[in-house]
Amino acid sequence: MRTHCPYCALQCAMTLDEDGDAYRAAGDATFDVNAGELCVKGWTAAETLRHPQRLLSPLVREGGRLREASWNEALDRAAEGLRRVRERYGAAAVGVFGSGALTNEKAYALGKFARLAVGTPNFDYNGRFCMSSAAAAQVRAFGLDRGLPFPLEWIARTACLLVVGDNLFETMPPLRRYLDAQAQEGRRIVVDPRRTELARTANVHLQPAPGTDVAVANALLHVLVAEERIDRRYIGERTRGFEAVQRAVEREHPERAERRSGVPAEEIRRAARMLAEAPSSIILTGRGPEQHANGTDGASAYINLALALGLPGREHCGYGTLTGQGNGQGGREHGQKSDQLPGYRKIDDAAARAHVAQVWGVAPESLPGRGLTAYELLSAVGEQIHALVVMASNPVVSAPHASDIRRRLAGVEHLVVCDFFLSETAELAQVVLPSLQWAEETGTMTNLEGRVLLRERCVEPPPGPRSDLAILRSLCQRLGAPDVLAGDDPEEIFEELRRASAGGLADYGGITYQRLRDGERLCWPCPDPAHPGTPVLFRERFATPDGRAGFSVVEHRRLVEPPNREFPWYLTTGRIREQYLSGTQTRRVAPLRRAAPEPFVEMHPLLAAAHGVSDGEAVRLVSPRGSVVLRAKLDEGIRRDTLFVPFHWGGAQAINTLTSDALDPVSRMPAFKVCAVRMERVPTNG
Ligand SMILES: Nc1nc2c(c(=O)[nH]1)N[C@H]1C(S)=C(S)[C@@H](COP(=O)(O)OP(=O)(O)OC[C@H]3O[C@@H](n4cnc5c(=O)[nH]c(N)nc54)[C@H](O)[C@@H]3O)O[C@H]1N2
Ligand SMILES: Nc1nc2c(c(=O)[nH]1)N[C@H]1C(S)=C(S)[C@@H](COP(=O)(O)OP(=O)(O)OC[C@H]3O[C@@H](n4cnc5c(=O)[nH]c(N)nc54)[C@H](O)[C@@H]3O)O[C@H]1N2
Ligand code: SF4
Ligand SMILES: [Mo]
Repeated sequence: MRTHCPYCALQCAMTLDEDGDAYRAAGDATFDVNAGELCVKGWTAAETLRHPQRLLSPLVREGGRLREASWNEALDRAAEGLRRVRERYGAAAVGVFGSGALTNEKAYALGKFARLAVGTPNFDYNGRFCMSSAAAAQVRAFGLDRGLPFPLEWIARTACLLVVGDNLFETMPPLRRYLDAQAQEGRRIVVDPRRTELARTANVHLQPAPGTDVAVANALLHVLVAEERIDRRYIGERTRGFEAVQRAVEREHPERAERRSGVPAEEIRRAARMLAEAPSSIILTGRGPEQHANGTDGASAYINLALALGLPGREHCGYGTLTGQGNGQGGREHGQKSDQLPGYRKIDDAAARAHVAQVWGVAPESLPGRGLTAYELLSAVGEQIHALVVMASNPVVSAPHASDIRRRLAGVEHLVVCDFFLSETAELAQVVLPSLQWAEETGTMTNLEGRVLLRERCVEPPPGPRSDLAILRSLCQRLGAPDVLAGDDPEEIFEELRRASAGGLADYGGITYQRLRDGERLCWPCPDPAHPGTPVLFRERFATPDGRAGFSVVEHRRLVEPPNREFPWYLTTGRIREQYLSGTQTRRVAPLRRAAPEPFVEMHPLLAAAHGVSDGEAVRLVSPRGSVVLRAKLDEGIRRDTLFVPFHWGGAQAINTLTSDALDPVSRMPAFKVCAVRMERVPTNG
């Protein structure tokens, strides 16, 4: 039985074999992306399928507690609450929150549910918390956002790899084989405040203070321009706006960047020369430079560098971002953003609205306009938003300033959550609807290369849970809109998605289940059934009106919350190998829980010593928004002024209690990667 992993955007292929009462996963060697490899999360993923804590029955709230209910009762209650709120406050008072974990079919269906059956503009998803800054920067520069505009193999073939704020040996371990191949002759530069395992393999490791990526990137460009090591011909033929950027980086000499970021000027020069001398280079960003109040600029600064070197569209070269969630890529192509419609169409573009309205059989005027983005939506709960439907996300753990979000969701008039475990968010719901899991249902996922994969049902589900598509269909019926989802067959929904996306930027028009079953390797755009798909973008032109890529002037900005006397240290947050996102799934998997039972705060031994803290001791971290007690983990690879905490735990261990809700003005991405904190010793009682 063959399937793909339920977790990240690498979408490694795996086989599942029945093993007594459980299933056992193994890597599928026939799939080129992972070639038989899996990470520890993949190896253990099957444990969630028959997990004792799996939700098998719907739950409804009664007398302050959740109790089991029949599907009819739960669906009636769910729809009744939505109707009540809609009648009392209007449809815009209902929010719908989706996810990059959802298949393309579900993402598409959830959008129809929100926009047609509920009629709300306030539909967004957790991908806004993920790669939306890089997406915004790519759209700004290239007119199109596909995480990698080239195949993964190019990473193995490039001469110089620059990785900015991505811990890929921990977050996408099977990528290692591409990097091992690259390393045989290639060069590697890593930009990360921590000396990650990847950074240890680099020729140059730049360690900026969190939130100073723009300063470093601009200084790299400064050196390239000053030493005339840029590709003037490419710049002239394929780009626009370079002159303004050239003027802007004239003052951005490495010494200035050193003062702002702490990265030695000489190291910046070395990195710039290494890039310039390489016959081919790839620049990749991860969440490090992106999850900031200036995260779009962080990604743009590195895109500027790529353009000045003439990389995008050239063989074994380019700029890319490593998209995170299983369907983080596809999830954003089918209209899960409050400003987008299927096929990556813009919701305020009249032609786009007309096309989608025609496929949906409604008048264009009946489609809602642009709504609130993810954090705005969650933080409007209790004010503008009085009912919320959450499908496949756990924002009580994963949203910034999470204690405020928890308070809001706990008090909201009506909360409906679809999940297969009782997540911290589901615990607060009025109605919990239990969903099927990945291997139990069919659907397509689009990986970080923009490649569409068919994940077919290969395991019999337990009695009780229903597919998200069936749940949405039942809700449409109960909201008096049975035609919105005529069926819940994934292939039929995909057929409609093909038509809705046709002619858009993310054109799936030529992709069919049959072609995928036949083993074709299809990356969008793929406009017709004879089209081979597009693994490499931008060879001849960019997706902009004039076909040229645009430089953007971006300038270093003071942090929204710089360290000060009361909160003197930078806090940054991220991931560890054994846990996934809000941890709902991986915290329940025994080997992962054993290997990574609790969060920690990583700090430099000198910083620890200055506080009288030793390894393993409990410390309290305090930000302007709250405090959390964690165990210290000493590591001399991290900057002396920076603390790192993984965010995979809820309750008293949730680091998002501390994070800041400052948002990027373009992408509306929260600043997960930096806020100011202080550290206090926790006195032990003997
Ligand atoms: N094990 C595991 N794997 C995962 C996930 C998971 O939860 N667990 N999640 C998946 C998802 S959804 C995503 S989005 C990806 C994310 O994958 P990554 O981007 O690799 O993950 P992070 O740990 O968030 O951040 C990466 C690095 O950014 C660095 N960093 C922090 N602040 C800054 C900064 O200001 N500038 C720079 N340059 N670097 C900084 C951190 O030290 C960290 O090493 O991983 C995917 N894979
Ligand atoms: N401090 C800090 N916070 C962060 C980040 C960070 O680096 N630092 N990273 C951010 C990033 S990049 C991301 S992607 C977000 C993600 O954060 P979340 O949106 O909370 O993501 P998950 O933890 O994957 O939540 C998915 C939930 O849906 C369930 N689920 C999974 N698949 C399905 C499905 O098909 N159907 C249904 N109905 N349920 C399903 C799971 O059991 C789980 O409870 O977190 C963000 N938050
Ligand atoms: S790298 Fe990602 S897709 Fe591959 S096994 Fe690990 S979590 Fe699953
Ligand atoms: Mo993500």
